[in-house]
Amino acid sequence: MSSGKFAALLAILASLCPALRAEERPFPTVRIATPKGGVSSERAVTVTGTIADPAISRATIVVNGSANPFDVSNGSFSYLLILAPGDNLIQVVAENETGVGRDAVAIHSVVPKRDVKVVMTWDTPTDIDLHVIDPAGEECFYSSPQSKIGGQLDHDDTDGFGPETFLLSNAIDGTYIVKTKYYGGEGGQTLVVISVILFEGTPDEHREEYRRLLTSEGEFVEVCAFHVGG
Ligand SMILES: [Ca+2]
Repeated sequence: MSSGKFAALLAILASLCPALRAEERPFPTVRIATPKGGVSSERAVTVTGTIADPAISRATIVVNGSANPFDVSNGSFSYLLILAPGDNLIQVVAENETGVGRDAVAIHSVVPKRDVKVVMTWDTPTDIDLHVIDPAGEECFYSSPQSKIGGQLDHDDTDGFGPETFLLSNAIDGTYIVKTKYYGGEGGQTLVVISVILFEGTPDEHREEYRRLLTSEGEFVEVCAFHVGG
């Protein structure tokens, strides 16, 4: 058989039997399932979706031009994203030998401005109270949950674990003091965790976490102080 006839025979065999052809990867079509886009008041969204090629193990998420690789498992993905205030253009890109697939969604985040956020949790079914004293000397706590400068305590958790959250949209300059009180309950020793978040969601964001062990009912202690402004 001439080499030309032999090549033609191979081509016929290959066309009859797909297994003889070089294995083709499916085009990596990307589909973002959530979020759907639009306006969000959430700080974080989970970006989920599918990629048509189940063999792809890494893809890239691009948010407002900033790219991050992430893991893909069996053709699906889930990525927790902290939204920036304002517009967030989210794009997921997947690539293989066959091509580059991409999908995009746009979200406008209307997360309210929060200069100060203090979150307290604890580990027993007791009534622990969060107290925040502002630079003007006013104390925000369960029986005075709104302060003149706009501070607000969300609620009084009386049977365990929290969170109790203090929020302040427009902080005045000065020193803030955070205290915790073991108000009541039969929980015994209680570990209190307090997170202080300043200027959340902005380039000036700053976070600190404090832990304090309370041992008996009636105990009332200063956990931390923080400063806002020059
Ligand atoms: Ca409480």
